[in-house]
Amino acid sequence: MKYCRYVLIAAALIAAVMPLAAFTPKKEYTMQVNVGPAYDWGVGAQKFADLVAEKTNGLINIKPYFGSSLLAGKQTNWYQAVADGSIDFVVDSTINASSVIRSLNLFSLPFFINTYENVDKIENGKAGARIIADLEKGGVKFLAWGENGFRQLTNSKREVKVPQDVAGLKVRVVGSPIFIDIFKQLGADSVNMNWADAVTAFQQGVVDGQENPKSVLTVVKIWEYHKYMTNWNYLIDPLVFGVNMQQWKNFPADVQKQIQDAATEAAEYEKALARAYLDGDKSLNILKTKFKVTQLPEEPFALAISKGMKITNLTPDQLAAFKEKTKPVYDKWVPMIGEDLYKLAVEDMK
Ligand code: X2X
Repeated sequence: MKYCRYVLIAAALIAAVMPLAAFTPKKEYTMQVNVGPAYDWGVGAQKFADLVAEKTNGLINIKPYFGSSLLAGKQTNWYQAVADGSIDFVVDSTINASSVIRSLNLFSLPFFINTYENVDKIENGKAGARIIADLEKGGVKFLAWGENGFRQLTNSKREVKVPQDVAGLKVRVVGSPIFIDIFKQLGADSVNMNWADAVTAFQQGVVDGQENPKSVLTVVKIWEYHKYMTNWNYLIDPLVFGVNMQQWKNFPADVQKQIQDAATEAAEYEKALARAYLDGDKSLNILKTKFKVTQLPEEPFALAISKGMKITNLTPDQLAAFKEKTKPVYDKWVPMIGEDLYKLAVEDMK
């Protein structure tokens, strides 16, 4: 009887200690980030790495590789690299994974998700759950939604108010097929290019225009190349905070929780940076009160205007004209994204 009890105690002790003993962290976990450390997105990625180090007492060391340096600049390859484990962690754009994960193109339907409220409803709703399941099925554990932002059009040639104004413009877009289709509908001459090459292309005037959110445009000082900006919120660019699924499963439960908490917190911070000034006081207040930020960024549009940019805000009628013009993109892409996912998104936004 007594002997039996010792055996049980010994077995319980071994079971308790085993998982800890079995986990040896790597010296460094790599992280893919398409942009540099000065962008809101880069700041969020660094914050995630820092919070993981803090919460795990230095056990897990994540190093962000900015500018897609692990992918030789090929930003649209991140999903494969994280899914097959050649990169461990990721904070990157849904657009850059949308040629592999079809459902991510939901976010790129033109003039569909047009407010932050709708973005949040979809990400946290039924459509979001479906997309997260797709990301995970392919081998990337989803941790949190960050945000690059609503993408706006800038160019060096003319003010854009109606679809005809876009016709003939040479516009740099990401190498994602739906973007090519959208700009084709608008009659633009679209050129796909990695971000690593895009800024040089603006400098040299190889292209007339591009589309990106304010968080990107202020860092590259877009006003140095383009005089005109149209705020058309034509589509939203969410970011994924994620990790290779096998790597995730290797982490003990307590480490998983610490990593998840770090991602949730860093993503909230990053989203607030990306939305600062664009949602009234909401995100600014999150930065000030929750994250104790004292040095707030400058108001982006006033800054752009002070640098000589002309900013055009579209009326509902003008927006409707753009939506009408890009309708063939829905006819082609909704079936590819999935009619049912599209319907879930419409329900989520109600
Ligand atoms: O390449 C872009 O335009 C950027 C930086 O916004 C993305 O990575 C999607």
